[in-house]
Order: sequence, then C-alpha cells, then structure tokens
Amino acid sequence: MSVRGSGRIWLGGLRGQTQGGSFAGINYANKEAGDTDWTSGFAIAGTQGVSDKPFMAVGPDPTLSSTMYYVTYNDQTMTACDSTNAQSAQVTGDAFLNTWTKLRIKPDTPDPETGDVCDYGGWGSLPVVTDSGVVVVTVLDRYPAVAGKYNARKPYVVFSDSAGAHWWPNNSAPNIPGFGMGVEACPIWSDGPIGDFSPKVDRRKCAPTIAVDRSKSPNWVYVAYYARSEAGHPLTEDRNADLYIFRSVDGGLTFANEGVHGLHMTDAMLGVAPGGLIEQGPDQIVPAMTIDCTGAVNLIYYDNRNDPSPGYDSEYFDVYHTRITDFKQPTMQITTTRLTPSSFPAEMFLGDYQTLAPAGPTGKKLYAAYIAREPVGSGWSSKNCYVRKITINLCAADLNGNGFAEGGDAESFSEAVSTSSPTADLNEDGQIDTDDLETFVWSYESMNAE
Ligand SMILES: [Ca+2]
Ligand SMILES: [Ca+2]
Ligand SMILES: [Ca+2]
Ligand SMILES: [Ca+2]
Repeated sequence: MSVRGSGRIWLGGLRGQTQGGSFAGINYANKEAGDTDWTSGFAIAGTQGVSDKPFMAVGPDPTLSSTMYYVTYNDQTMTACDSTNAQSAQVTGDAFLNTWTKLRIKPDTPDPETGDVCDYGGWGSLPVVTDSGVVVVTVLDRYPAVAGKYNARKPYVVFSDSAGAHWWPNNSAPNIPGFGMGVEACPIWSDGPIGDFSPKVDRRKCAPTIAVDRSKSPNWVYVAYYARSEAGHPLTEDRNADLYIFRSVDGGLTFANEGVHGLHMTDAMLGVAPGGLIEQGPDQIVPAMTIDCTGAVNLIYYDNRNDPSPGYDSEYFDVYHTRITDFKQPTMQITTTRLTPSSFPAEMFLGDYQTLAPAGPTGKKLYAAYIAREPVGSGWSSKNCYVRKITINLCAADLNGNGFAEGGDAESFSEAVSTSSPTADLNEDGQIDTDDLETFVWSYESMNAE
C-alpha cells in the first residue's frame, strides 16, 4: 500500500498462520496524526494479529474528493501460463468502506514464444502511484528456471496508465532494471539450504522495493533490490549480497541501468571497514525504500556485518538506515545508521518484507516498520513488528509543505512563535525558543542553496 496525505499512519501485514491452516488474510490498523496509540483496527480478512510481511503507509489526504488505493499481492488460484508460479493481482478500492475491486496484472499482447497471454507472475509485488496517476509495480521474476522469464530472477517493472485496465510494456519486454549490468540474483529458497545468507531471513527473494520522488516532474521512480556483488559463482556458494538501486526519470515508464541512474551499493559505501569484507559478506538484504522531501533516497535493510562469526554465518542481523543525497552526482553523500541496539539471531523466519514510509504529504519525517527481536533475560524475544520514527528534521522551514522555503513560510513561522503554536517547535523538543529560530534559518538557507 502506498498513499500519502494527512499524517494518518497505516500498519499491516499478514495474519498468523493457523494450526494446520494457511495464511488467511491481510490485517491492518491505523492511528491519527499526533495520537500515541493505535486506536482502531480493521481487517481486510481475518481477525488475528500480524506476524509477517509488515507494510505501512501514511495518508490519505482527507481533503481529496476521491482517492484510489492500490494493494498488490500474489494469488495462486489464478490461471497461469506457468502453473507452479504465484501470480500477481491488483486490488483497488476504498479502505474505509472495505470495498475492493480485483484486477489482474497481465499484458494485452501474447507471449511471442508461446502465444499465451500470461499473467505477470512473481513474488513481492509492490505498487506506487505517480502524480500523473500511473501505477508502477515491481515484481520479482520468480520463475523456476534459473534464467527466469524476464530478468534472470531479479525484479522487473510494469506500469498501468489506465488504473489497472492495461499494463505496459508488453509481455516480451517489461522494464528490467539491472539487465546487462552483470548483476546476478541470489539463490532462492528452492535452490537448497546453502546460499548467500541465512535462509531464515526472507527465504532469499531479492525483495524488490519501489518509491517516488514527487519533487520532480514527471516524478522520478526508484526501484531497489538485493543481489550478488559478483556474478558467475554457483548458487550453492555463500557469497556477498549487496543492494542495487535504479531510477526512472520519466514517471516509471522506462528504467535506465547505467550511468547516473543505477547504483551498486558496495559494503565500503555503507561504512564496512576493509577488514570486514570477505567473499561471503557482509550481506545487505530485504531493503525498503522511500524518498524524503529533499529528494534523498532512504533505505532500511537487514545487515549481518556485526555477526560474531568470522564467516557471517551464525545468522545475527541488525536493521540499518541509509540516506543518499545527490544520488549518483559527484556530490553524493551516503549516511548509514544502525537502528537495532542489539544484533539479534534470526533463528526463525523473519518475514519477507519491511517498509519505510514518509510521514505526511511532504515526506518530512520517516517511519520504519520491520520484524526484529530484542534481548529478554538471557534469551531473545520472539519476532515482533517494530515501528520506529526516524526524525531527521527535514525541510523544517517549509511550513506550508509546498516544497519550497519562502517568505510566506517565514511569516507563518513568526506568527507560530508569537502565538506559541506547536508548529513553531521545529526541533520537536517541546520548547519554542532560539533553537527553533536557528533551525528555521538553517533549513531556509539549505533549501534555497544552489
Ligand atoms: Ca553471505
Ligand atoms: Ca554486502
Ligand atoms: Ca513553503
Ligand atoms: Ca524547540
């Protein structure tokens, strides 16, 4: 789910598996902006808690006269050209009324090899909607053959400019970020017990993630996933997994791989010392991405760099946040922060995905949702979904949230100070004082810097 707007936060995921049963539904709950409790809960299906595949979104804007929501998921009951593969489906609807319309993500044109009109199948499908109304979906090319169907078992991208009625590009050529770059997919679950990292994290599915930079017109769309840092090794070897990021500058219609639009995030870029680099790792996996109000790319991900085993093979992970400014420009800066105070042992399945949501219509604050564990006595908690507010005080001078720091914002700040309005507390320390003025001036100048 990917919407924006009022500051209302949505949190959800798969409900727990029943004894001998199967995953029966998607649960979610929400809270209003400023509330400290999750005061209401709804279930799209089922009534149990959430223990897998957390998702989160912020919005919608209640002033909008109509809002379309999109959720993508795999529906294995659909007829497929490849019957062993889960199929992606799309749902649109009104989350408040709990009414949804189901649409298949499928091309209009037959497969040139088989003549069949195959659904766009795969795992981990995620949608975004650009400001022009285009729905862009990334899906892992999870076909059984080693070569995959579209992108050698890495994610691919399709889009709809008709609210899900038609999907493009055509069947033979979805957008395939990373194609031809020598980026090689990690093993997947069915490849066996040996691979690039613990099979108990994510079951190895490249975990695609997608985000929109709405400050650009047309919007820029980013897709990220993890893959092997080197190609050409047997799938049974434990290798080093890295993050890869690709960018579309035409609203998600096409993705370029090289030059300023594709980035291989090496361990060194993420602050791992040279002595920590071995052919087995450290591994960065299961990324979640969003773009903040400055246009910076933000990712959270699992990272086993603190695993006490010399081979990174004892399944200890942390969750990290990385922020990239001036993506692929000479001035690019990468800042990496550890979010989990204790490295925790996976020991059990940690869920396939996590999310990173920008708060409010302006992307000024970030919230992370992820599955982790924490120390309890001499042992460890079971897996829990954690929500974390990442406050980085972005675009503080843009009080009216229009993307610019202007004279009107200065007037609004001055008025907020004079009336002791909470909106004047730019550094969120509960006080309105000169620190907030300094914050305003710093933010105003940085937002207007060349
Ligand atoms: Ca590894
Ligand atoms: Ca790595
Ligand atoms: Ca403004
Ligand atoms: Ca303050």
